[in-house]
Amino acid sequence: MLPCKYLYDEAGSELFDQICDLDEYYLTRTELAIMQEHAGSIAQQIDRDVMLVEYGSGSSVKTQILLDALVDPVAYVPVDISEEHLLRTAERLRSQYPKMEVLPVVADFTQPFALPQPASPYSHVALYFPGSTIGNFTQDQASHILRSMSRLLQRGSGLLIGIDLQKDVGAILRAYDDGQGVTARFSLNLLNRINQELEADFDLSRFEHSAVYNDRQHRVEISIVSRRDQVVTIGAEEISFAREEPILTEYSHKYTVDGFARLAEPHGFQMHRYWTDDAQQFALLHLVLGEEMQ
Ligand code: AVJ
Repeated sequence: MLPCKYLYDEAGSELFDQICDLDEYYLTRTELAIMQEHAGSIAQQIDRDVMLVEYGSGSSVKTQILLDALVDPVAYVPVDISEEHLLRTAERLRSQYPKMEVLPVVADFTQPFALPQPASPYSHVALYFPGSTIGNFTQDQASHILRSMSRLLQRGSGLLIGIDLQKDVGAILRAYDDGQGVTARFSLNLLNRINQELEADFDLSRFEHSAVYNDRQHRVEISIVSRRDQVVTIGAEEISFAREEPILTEYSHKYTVDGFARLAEPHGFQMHRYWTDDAQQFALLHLVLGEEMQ
């Protein structure tokens, strides 16, 4: 399986933004609605004078709702692998929130990294991990990320995390195989990227997008499937694909609130509160690092 971060080159990021606007893709607008409706109580849970760290500083819309609701945030630390995108966001937020320090960190949050030290004193750190990005990772990987989060944070620090909930399989699958074929283009763009960056000759019309729900693992399994027997050249290598052979590109895990709380608990996180929409499609969880088990 290819790490799904490779899906997000310039074209991939653009296509992902289009996915977020699709009728079928309920995740983004539902999370946004939860943020809008509960901004006040979310900010109250996080508390004043915070250093807010965000993993994967993707959609700045949600971040701004949070920043607007927080009382005197001291610093905002977006962590992202895409430097250009990160610095652009940082510049914009600096002019919008002149009293807050904006301290971007170029890093892969799945690897250890250090938090910057703001010039002004802050009372605690809160980590914001929206967008159900955690769903891309297997349980073992998610567990590993939660462990590294617990090491980065102090006792009493909170984690505000967005998770997509288990629901009707038909509705989930429509979100990952939309009528306009945007998700298919997003997925197949990975082959374009391999063509450009690794001198390969994938013919995109000979592959197709596939999204299947794995009931046991509660996840969508996204792959690119070969439409026929074929040979592709990548650099100096020839690779054969059989008809129907899949290249697994991405997982999207769906959780229950309790299931996620159980996954986080061994790393010292205790669930304090959560917010969800009326149809219980998506949830925003606030977990706080307790005294024990760090
Ligand atoms: C960015 C991981 C939240 O799993 O819903 C959307 C990625 N892939 N459509 C998701 C994605 C295909 C998305 N996340």
